[in-house]
Amino acid sequence: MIKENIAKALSDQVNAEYYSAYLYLIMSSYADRAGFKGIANWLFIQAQEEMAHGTHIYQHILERGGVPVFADIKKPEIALDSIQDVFKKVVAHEEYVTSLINNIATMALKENDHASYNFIMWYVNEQIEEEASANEILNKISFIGDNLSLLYNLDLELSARVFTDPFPAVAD
Ligand code: OFO
Repeated sequence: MIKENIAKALSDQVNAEYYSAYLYLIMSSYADRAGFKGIANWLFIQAQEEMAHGTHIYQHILERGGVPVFADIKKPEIALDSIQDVFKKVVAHEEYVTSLINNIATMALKENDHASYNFIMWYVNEQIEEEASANEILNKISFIGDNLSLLYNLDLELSARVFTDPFPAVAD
């Protein structure tokens, strides 16, 4: 059975994942209203992934006999002034989430909870990818500068992203 402090730390992470989803929806709506439908699509799928992460962590707590702790999901207070600004904030947010995940991994090891450690390692790896893809887009935007037609090319590229459930149900 999972210890109470680990269940609480994982519950906080569920909350952080749903907060992330909300944050990315705000960014997606900003891009949509600015006319960048492809970028809006990328951010919308990002939000869907965060919700999948939150649900997955919640299910893990229950599976291990823990009690999920629910709390208010904070409203993201964020002002956006350009597409570049959006992705600067995506990168900063993902780096922050990585620090949260690392703290859980450290805690799980300290508690000798190898099941939680093993579980959270999936997220440690996921964060490498999350940071890399956000950084890649931010770099492209920096190269693009003020060239609107190149920005529209990037928009087209990001319109191709599709949501793939990271935890598809396994058939019995
Ligand atoms: Fe949940 O992966 Fe981004 O934060």
